[in-house]
Amino acid sequence: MFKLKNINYSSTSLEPFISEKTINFHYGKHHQTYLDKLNDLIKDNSELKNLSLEEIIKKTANSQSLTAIFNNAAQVYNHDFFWQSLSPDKHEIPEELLSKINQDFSSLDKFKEEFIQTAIGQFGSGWAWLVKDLDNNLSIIKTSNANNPLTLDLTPLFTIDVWEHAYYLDYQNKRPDFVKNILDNLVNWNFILENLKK
Ligand code: MN3
Repeated sequence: MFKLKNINYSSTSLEPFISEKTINFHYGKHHQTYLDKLNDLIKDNSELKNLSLEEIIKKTANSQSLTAIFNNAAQVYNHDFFWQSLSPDKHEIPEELLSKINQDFSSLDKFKEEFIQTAIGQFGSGWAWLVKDLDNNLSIIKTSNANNPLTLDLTPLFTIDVWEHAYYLDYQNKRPDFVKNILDNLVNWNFILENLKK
């Protein structure tokens, strides 16, 4: 049985960029529901129920009969990753990460610009990701619905949820404003650096 991972900050601490109401719905209802469904779907599956979330995602990714398990497992993983990607403590980007971003995107502003364009370019529900490939190169990708970089041989470093439920209460249809506000105010740069070093 998987348990909902705690968020490391209070439900009001991302305001005014992400409201307490959004956190309560997004974490307390949407994320919780994916977790409850996953637990229910694997409870009688002796092969899957003792695996880690990452193992379940990789094992079910290309199986047509296990799509519901994949979708719910990946959504649990993606949401865990999203909450960790955010931080209310507006901290400076570590020098080591900044130089890597400058190297691969030419500047922090260009990185943000490309991330926003990628997030806007995801038609319908999905996710925008900063990822690292096997040669240690950074890139920005989008994935639809529950899909994520784990099944693409890419290491996720940072993500923003661009399903409408992530921003509709606070921004209505203005997805670009939601993404820009996160990039300018709520990025957990230390989390990105930790993932980069893995
Ligand atoms: Mn979501």
